[in-house]
Amino acid sequence: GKEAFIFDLDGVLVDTATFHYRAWRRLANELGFDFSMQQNELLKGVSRMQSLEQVLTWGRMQQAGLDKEHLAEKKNAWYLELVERMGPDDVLPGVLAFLRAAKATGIRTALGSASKNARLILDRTGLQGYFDAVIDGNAVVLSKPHPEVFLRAAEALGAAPDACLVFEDAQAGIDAAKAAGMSAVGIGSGTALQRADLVVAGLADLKID
Ligand code: B16
Ligand code: MG
Repeated sequence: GKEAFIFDLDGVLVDTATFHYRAWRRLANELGFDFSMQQNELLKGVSRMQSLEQVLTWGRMQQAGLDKEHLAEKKNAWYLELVERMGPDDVLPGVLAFLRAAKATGIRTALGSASKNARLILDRTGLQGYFDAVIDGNAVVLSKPHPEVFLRAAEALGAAPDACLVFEDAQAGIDAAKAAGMSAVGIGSGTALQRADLVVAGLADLKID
């Protein structure tokens, strides 16, 4: 059995993926181009600066001499406007019951997110008390699909990688879990998540055993 569960934040516990999409699109539109929801899949689980590089590539603006730090800050400010309106109702269906059941079974839990805003989102939604460890975008250097974030989470929980189960909505996150030697549950649609050990639509569809 698994001793530890590691949860991605965005797309697994809360639906901030749509906020990221809206904010990146707003930036792209301001720069004079657009990108699709399908392209947006590639931004999931990827760090802010790497997401910016991807967006600029779509707009063929890599060589435009833009102030990237400034653009990333702008996108983040728009994103935070949406996050500020979040509350406990924005926790995805089945999440609280699942986290409580995990605790009741003695399973240790960690957050393993690429986001630098993870703690703010946990606070706003009332999820902060449910995790024994929080490893976020401020604590890691290498972005998913690199396994750093999940290996750090396992270490913080005192669990071996093969005793950890990761819950992820992004292909980059599933790849990171596999690279860490962990099992992975994909959250979303099966066709979009390759190499996951199991794929479900959401945590509401899962029971601990
Ligand atoms: P921030 P996760 C990731 O969160 C998002 O999926 C990804 O779209 C975002 O670019 C990344 O966090 C960085 O977020 O700009 O808030 O630091 O899915 O790893 O929880
Ligand atoms: Mg995610």
